[in-house]
Amino acid sequence: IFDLNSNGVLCMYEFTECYNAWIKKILNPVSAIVIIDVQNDFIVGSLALKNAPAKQDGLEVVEPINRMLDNVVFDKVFYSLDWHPPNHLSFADNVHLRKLAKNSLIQDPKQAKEMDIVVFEGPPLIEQNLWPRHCVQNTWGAQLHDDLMVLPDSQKIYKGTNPEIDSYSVLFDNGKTSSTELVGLLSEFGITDVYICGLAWDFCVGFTGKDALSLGYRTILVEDATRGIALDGINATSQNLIENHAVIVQTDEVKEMV
Ligand code: VGL
Ligand code: ZN
Repeated sequence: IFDLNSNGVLCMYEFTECYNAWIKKILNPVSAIVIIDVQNDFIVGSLALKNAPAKQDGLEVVEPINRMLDNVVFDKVFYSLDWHPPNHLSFADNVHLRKLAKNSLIQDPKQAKEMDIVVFEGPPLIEQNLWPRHCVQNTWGAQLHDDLMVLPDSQKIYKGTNPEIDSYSVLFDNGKTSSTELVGLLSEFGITDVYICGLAWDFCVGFTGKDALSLGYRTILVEDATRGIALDGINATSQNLIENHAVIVQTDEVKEMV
């Protein structure tokens, strides 16, 4: 069914026609979009992406996301919120509240600062990036950005609520010790295709994509509706997703796929 053109290249137009005429009917995709952490703190607040190494602007995801929600009918729409208690272990100013593990590169809590990586005494014994205080439950910084379209039939997923473990992914915490309710919901609704977008590309979006792939979902990163923290991380994330057979598309391509 995949005809190559005279240059031996798969023709995207032919593929799209073929996909819509036949493949989609066979696959019968059931779609969910997960709009990840489009919260004030990542756009204008304490962890504003425009101040991060890649100097990207988190606000730039809002317009493409709204356009997509206007033009595409997803079967389910989810919004995730990073939702930390004040004593969360990811806040640099909370390092003194816990013991550092013997294998932590930083051993003196007074030396640990934002953007450093430490290991706290486990379990689990995992690396923890230290961040400025962000997305504290029930604060302005944790609210979804005012310009983001929030559909009435959508559902919010809160993560990072346990003070003792971080959760970049909207599906599992960083130690893979617990899952959010989204895991059950995707399965309950018979979702086949998980679209991801939002903030931040190299952390919460990337980890969510990896977990969605590991659960067997066709996973689609909407690239122009996603912004990140550091370019190296962004590139590594995209490469890793592609290696695990994710699909990377632009906002305007999504309507043809759903
Ligand atoms: C995130 C850093 C810390 C994210 C959350 O949403 O990508 N990044 N917490
Ligand atoms: Zn966080």
